[in-house]
Amino acid sequence: MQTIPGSSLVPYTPPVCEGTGGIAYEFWAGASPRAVEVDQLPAGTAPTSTSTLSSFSAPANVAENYFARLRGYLCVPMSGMYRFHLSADDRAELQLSTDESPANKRRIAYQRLATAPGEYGAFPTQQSELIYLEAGRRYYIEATLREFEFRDHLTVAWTMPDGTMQTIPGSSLVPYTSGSMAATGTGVKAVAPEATLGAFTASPNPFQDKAKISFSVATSEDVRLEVYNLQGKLMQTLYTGKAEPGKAYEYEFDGSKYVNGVYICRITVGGKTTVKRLLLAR
Ligand SMILES: [Ca+2]
Repeated sequence: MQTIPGSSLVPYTPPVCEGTGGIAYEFWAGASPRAVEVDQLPAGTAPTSTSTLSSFSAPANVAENYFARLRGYLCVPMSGMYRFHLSADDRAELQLSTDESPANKRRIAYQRLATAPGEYGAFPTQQSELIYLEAGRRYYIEATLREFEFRDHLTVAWTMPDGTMQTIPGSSLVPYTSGSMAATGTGVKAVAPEATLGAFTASPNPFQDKAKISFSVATSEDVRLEVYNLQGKLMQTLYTGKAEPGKAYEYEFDGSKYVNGVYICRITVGGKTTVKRLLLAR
């Protein structure tokens, strides 16, 4: 019997969710005349074309008689209540997951008749209920469109907790990729250090004003060392550049101008990211 030793524990680290600037767009030309509902989108066949959009707004007036799908992950800039707004021509549906798994998506808004671009108030179903979303977590989001003829468009906007209403910007979106995202889980799992990263420590932690961040690498790699707040905002870049094995690198995070709370120290070594939670407590 013993006190559980540190060697058997990994500190909890909240996930860091950061938009990478876009959402995946898939386009299926030549929809079957029998497939008139958005849930008849031919997901089992390869799209005619795919691309990445820089905000949650599909290209308008591109073709007749087609299906399109916009898929990605939402990273909200602040925790709070969000309302989503859909505007599309002709039929469209918006689904949001309770986490980053597409399996947990549910419909939050839809329309069966076209509206003008940017018209969000024609049907009550174009708006979602208020939904609580947490900064730092990643939510799967998907919009589907069935265009019949003439005009076609689709845009998703949100009203943020501070009242701002805007088309969801790329800075809050990560394009959908199958598999790789799911591997990171829903957030309670700590990100395991990669083999290329050697030591990675912060002391003191909790800290009062300044914390020393030290790391070493096992192989020669490009390294980026940054500190974010819990809303995903970059606070300081401590180091970017090459790191060589056999050397100890030490940098100081100066939190003297910041409010008490949790900050996320991220180190990216050779493209692999590991995070550490820093607690500023004066
Ligand atoms: Ca149309």
